[in-house]
Amino acid sequence: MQTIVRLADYRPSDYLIDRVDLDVRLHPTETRITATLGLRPNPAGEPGAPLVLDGDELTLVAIALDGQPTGPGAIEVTPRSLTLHQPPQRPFVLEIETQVNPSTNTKLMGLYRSNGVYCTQCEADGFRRITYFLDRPDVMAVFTTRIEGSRAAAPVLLGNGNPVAQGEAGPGRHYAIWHDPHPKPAYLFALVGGRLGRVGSRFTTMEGRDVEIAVYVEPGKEGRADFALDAVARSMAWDERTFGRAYDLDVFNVVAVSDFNMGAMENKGLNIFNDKYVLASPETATDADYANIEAIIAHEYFHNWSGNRVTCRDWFQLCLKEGLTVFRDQEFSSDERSRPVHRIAEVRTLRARQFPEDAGPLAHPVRPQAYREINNFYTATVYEKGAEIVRMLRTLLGPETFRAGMDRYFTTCDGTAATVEDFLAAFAAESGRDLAAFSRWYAQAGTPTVAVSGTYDAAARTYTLTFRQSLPVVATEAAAGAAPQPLAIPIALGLVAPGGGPVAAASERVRDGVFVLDRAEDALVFTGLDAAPVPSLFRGFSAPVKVEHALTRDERLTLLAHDRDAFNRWQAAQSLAMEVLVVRARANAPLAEEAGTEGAGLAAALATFLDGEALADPAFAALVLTLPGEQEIAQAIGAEIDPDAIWRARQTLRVQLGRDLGPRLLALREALVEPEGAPFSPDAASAGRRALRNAALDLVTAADPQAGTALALGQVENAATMTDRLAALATLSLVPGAAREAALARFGETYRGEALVLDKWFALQAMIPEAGTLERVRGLMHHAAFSLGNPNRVRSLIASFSLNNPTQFHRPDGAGYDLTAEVVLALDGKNPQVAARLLTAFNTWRMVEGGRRLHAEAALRRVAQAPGLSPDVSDIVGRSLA
Ligand code: 0A1
Ligand code: ZN
Repeated sequence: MQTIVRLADYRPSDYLIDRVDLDVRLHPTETRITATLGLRPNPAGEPGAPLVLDGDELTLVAIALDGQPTGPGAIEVTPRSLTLHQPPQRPFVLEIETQVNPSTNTKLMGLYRSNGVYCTQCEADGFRRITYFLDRPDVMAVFTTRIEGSRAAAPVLLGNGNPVAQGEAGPGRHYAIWHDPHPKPAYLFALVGGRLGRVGSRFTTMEGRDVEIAVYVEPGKEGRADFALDAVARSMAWDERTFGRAYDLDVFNVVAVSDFNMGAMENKGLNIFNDKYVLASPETATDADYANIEAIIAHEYFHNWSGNRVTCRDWFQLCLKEGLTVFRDQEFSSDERSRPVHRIAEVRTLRARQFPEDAGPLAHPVRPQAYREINNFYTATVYEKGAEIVRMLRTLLGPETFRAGMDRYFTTCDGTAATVEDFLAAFAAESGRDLAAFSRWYAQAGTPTVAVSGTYDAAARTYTLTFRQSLPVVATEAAAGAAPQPLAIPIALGLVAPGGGPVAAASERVRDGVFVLDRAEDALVFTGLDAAPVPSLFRGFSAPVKVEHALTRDERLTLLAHDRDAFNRWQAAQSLAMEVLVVRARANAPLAEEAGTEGAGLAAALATFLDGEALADPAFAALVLTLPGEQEIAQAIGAEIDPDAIWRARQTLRVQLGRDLGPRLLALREALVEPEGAPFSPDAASAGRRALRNAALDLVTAADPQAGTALALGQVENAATMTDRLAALATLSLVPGAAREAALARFGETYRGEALVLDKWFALQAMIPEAGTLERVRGLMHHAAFSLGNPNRVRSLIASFSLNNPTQFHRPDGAGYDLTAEVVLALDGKNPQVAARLLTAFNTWRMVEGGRRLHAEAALRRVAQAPGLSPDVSDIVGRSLA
C-alpha cells in the first residue's frame, strides 16, 4: 500500500525551478531528453535540505551540476527519484539527460505514441516520466522546448507557448523550438510530434492580439474538425464577454489523439484531446457528441485562466481549477444553447454520478483531506459538485458581486499557485460577507438533505415554511466521521397560486428570490395570503441537496403546469414518476401493461403538457418525457436494491406512457420531421426536435414493439444523421429478435472502419438489459476493432456494461461482477488509471440486496488479493471494501 498524502502536511518545496530548457530527440523506442534546470533554494523552504527530484520509470543517461560532472556519492538515482545530497545554497543549474520508450508506454502518462503520433500527458504526475523534476504544481517555471524528430514520421512538431524557430537537424530530421513565457507547473507541459492534418483560423482578442488558432487531427479527417475549431473561437469570445478574460499567446493549438485516458487536457497553448471530443460530422457524430465537443473545447480553453494563469498550490486544491472550470463551461453551454434544458442535463448527471459517489465507500469532500493516488480524485464530486459550489456562490452573492469576486480572484492570484481559501477570500472581500458556513461545502462529504414542510394559517393569512438540514456523517481515511456542521444553503424559491400564477407574498428574509438556510433549522413566514400557495423550492436546483418535501400530487401537477421555473416544472414531472417507480420497485411488482392510477394520472398530465407546448420547446418536452434513470431510482430506494425490480417498474411505466400518449407521440414525430433536403445543423433547436422525435419513438416502441420496430428499422436505414440512426438502433436494441440482430450486424459492417462510431455500437449492445448481454460482451471483446489498449474501446464496451447496465452488471448470479473484475485485472498491468475507473462500478455494492452483495464482495476481494496491483486499483479496492 503506498503512503497517504495529507493536506495538513503541506510544506513549500525546499527548492524552486525558475527555468527549464528541454531538448527532446524523438525516437520510437529511445527518446532522449536533456533537461537544463535553473534551480535555487526556496526562501520558504528548509535551508540545506537535500534536493529530491521525482521520477517514474526513468533511465538516467547523464547529469551535470553547473556544467561539471557530479562527484562520487553526491547523487543517488533510482527510476523513481534523483537525490542531490548537498545542493548549492545559491542559484545553480542541473543538466539531466534521460531516456524513455514512448512505444511501450501503455499507461498513457508521460510521453507516449498514439497511432504513431508522439504526445504527452503530464497531469497529475506524468512529467516525472519524462525527466527528473520537482513535479508538484507549486513549482512554476518558464519552459523552452526544442523538439527534434524525423521529418517523415513527425512533420508537425508542437510545444507550449509560441513557436520561435525551426530548421534542419541532420539527415531526415528537423526541429522546432517553442517558448512559453508564462511560468507554469510541469503538469501543464506538453509536446506533440506526428503526421497530422490541420484546420486553422485567426482570432483577434479584445486586447488586440492576433491569435492563430488551429486544430490538428489524423490526416484525412480535417473536415471533421471545423466544428471544434469554431468552438475555440466562440469560447475565446465568450470568456472575454462574460469574465473579461483574454487569451495570452500568439497561437492556440488543439490536437486530437485516439488513445487518451480522459476527455482532454489543458496544456498551456497546446490542448490535447481524446479525438472523440474533437471529430464531428453529421454522418458520424450525434447531437450529444456535438454538445460534448463544444463543452470540452470550452472547458479546456477556460482553464487557460482558471487553472493555468491561476493554478493550484497542491492537488488537494484540484476543485479550485476543475469545479470552477466546469461551472464556466456549463455557463458557456447554457448561453450558447438553452439554459433550462442544459440545467436539467447538468442535474441529471449530478444525480446519476455524483450523488451515488457521495453515498458510497468512495465518498470524499470536494476538497479531499487525504489521498493515496491523486489520479483517482478526478471525480464527479471534485468536478460536478465543485461546479455546484461555485454556482451557489453566485446565487448567494448575486451576479454583480460574483463577477467582481471573480475579477478580484483572477487579478490577485494571477501567476500564483492558489488555494480554495484564496478563492473564497476574493468573494468575502468583494461582498463583505462571512463565508465560513459556506466554506464547509468544500470540507464535508455526503449529500445534505433538506426536509421542508409548509403550513397555512387562514386566520392570520400567513404561510410558514420550515426547513431542516441534515448531513450524513461520512468517515474518510482522513477524518473519522466528525459531526458535520450546518452549511449555508441557498434556496431559490417562489410561491405559486393553487390555480397557477405567482403569489404576491412577502418575506423580508427572501432576497432576489433566494432564502439562505444557514442553521440546522429555520422557518420562513410569508404574510398577506388569501389561500394556501404551492411552494416552488430550489428553483433551478439552487443547491446540490436531496429535498424531502411532502407535496401532494395536485400540488406537483400545479407546478408542472404553471411554475415559471422550467427546472421545477421538469422536477415536478420527475417526482410524480419517481413516486410510482419507487412504490412498484419496492413492492417487487411484476412487469405489467400499466402502472395503476398514478401511472394513468401522470400520463394524463403529460398529455396536457404535450398538447400545450411540446412544439414550442421540443428539447424541454423530450426531457419531461424521460423517466428518472435506474441509478437515480436506486438512490431513492437507498438500500436492499433489486435492479431487476427497478427495471420492471421503469419498463411498466414506459409501456403505459407509450400506450396512453401513443397517438400524440406519433403526431409529434410527423410534425417535427425535418423538411426534405434541409441542411444539417447541430444547433440546440434542431437537436431538440430530433430529441423529441426519438423520445417519442422509444416510448411508442415500448408499448407496441411490433409497430415501433417497423418505424425504427425505417429510421435506421434512411436517417440523414447519426443522431437519428443511432437513436433508432438504440430503440431497436431493446426489442429482442431477428430484426434487431440484423440491424446491429449491418450497422457494425457499415462502420467497420470508424472506430468512434463502433464505440457507440459497442456501448449500445453492452447496455441491453437482457441475460444474453454478458455473452454478447464477451464475444465483442474478440471483435477486430476491440482492444484493451485503447481507453475509448474499454469505456464503450466494458464500462457501458459495468456502469450503465444495472440489471446485467448486478446479475443475481454474480457473473457481471466477475466479468468486470476480470477486465480490471487484465487491464491493470497496461493502464492502471482506466482499470481503477472501471472498478468504481462497484461503488454501490453495499446498497444491493444480500445475494448480489455477497457476489460483489467476493469479486472485490479477488481483485484485492491479486498480486502486483497498481496503486490506482489498490486504492479503489481498498476504499471500496473498507
Ligand atoms: N485537467 C483535465 C483532466 C485530466 C486529468 C488527468 C489526465 O490524465 C490522464 C488527463 C486529463 C481536465 O479537466 O480537462
Ligand atoms: Zn478540467
